Amino acid sequence: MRVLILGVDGYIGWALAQKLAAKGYDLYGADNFITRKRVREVGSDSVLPVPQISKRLLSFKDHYGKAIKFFRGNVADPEFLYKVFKEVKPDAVYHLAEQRSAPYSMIGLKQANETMTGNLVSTINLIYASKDINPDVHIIKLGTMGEYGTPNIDITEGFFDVEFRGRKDTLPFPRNASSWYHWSKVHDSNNLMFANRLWKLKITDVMQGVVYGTATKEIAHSNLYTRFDIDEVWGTALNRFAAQAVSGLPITPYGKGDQKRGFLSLEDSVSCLTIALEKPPNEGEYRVLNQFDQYYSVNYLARTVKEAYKEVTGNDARIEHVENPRIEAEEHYYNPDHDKLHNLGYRPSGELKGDVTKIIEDLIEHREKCIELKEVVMPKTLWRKSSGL
Ligand code: USQ
Repeated sequence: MRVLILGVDGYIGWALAQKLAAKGYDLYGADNFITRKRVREVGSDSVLPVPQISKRLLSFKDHYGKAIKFFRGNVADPEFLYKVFKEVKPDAVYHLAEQRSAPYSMIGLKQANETMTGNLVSTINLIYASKDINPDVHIIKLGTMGEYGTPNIDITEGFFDVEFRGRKDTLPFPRNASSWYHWSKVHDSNNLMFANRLWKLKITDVMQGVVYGTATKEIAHSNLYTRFDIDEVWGTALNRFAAQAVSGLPITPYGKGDQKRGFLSLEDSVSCLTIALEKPPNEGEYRVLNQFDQYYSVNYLARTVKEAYKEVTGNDARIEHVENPRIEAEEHYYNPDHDKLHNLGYRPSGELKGDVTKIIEDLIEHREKCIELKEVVMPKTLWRKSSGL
């Protein structure tokens, strides 16, 4: 089976490639290294060292005995994507090549535009390349649980049954995102749904929660590391909290800290994405999967990191609520469904405390790097101050 990973150089892409290589798939990858560039632009870097792609690909081939055929380019460039599609003729394609940071999208107009155009255009290109070159391809597209927002009702997986003024229908579950990044994913979902209606493309739209973790079981040594970001723009909640504890900075729940999100480990993320591949939707189906293990409040995560850090090091980490840089609900109801992946065979690989302990142990080996990045960890990107021209 020929599998193409768009965004193979990224946090999830690189770990996914290794999961699929271990299972013997023929792998093709594309990337334009824009995440590396944008991370450098905010003065940051991956805490785990990630070599240049040529070295990465060599280590990969040495370890798995099979190379990834790599294409350098931008998925938002239709000519590039058509060329890759014609050469690869993939049976399945993962689209992980979008701008993935909510804070980045909120820095200002330039970043908002980059997020909207890059993300939406790349998905439209993928839709057209699939229809024109390989209409049987299975598109697995990374969306986000943040598309739904935090409504005061249960969240279903993609669609819900509604009765209104005496009439019934099944409709897309309302989306109510809270950054330009999250809205770009909503617009992608709408476009994918419409593409499916137009041309019966086979699509899995993954509503993924926040991913945490330093490694997966395939990542056997440092040459195979995936990236790990901790700064205020590119780092995400739990990964940041662990790094904050390790570098002696306060752990920073934003505002009241009672905002809840679905979380899953990197190991589980790539397992779920593999399940999506191996248990595809029916021909012509548009399928939505809510992909997370459990939901937690940010406060609960902060406490768990504090406890785990104490157990590992004997030292105390400090929790310090900081003013919320975002505009979001800080206390709310949250109860999203996540049954479909379980029904397809997903079982979580670990539990939160053990996962957090492992992250802390791994980061202690890179404590110097965490300390070096201290200046870019505390939040600076304010939603209310997003700059214009
Ligand atoms: N948060 C804190 N303190 C921090 C960092 C974050 O309290 O130091 C809070 C945020 O205010 C937010 C929650 O933690 O309420 C999640 O923030 P995050 O930065 O971990 O994640 P988010 O910006 O939502 O985006 C991340 C990924 C994105 C993915 C999304 C899944 O960057 O690519 O789509 O998680 S979800 O959150 O379910 O939409």
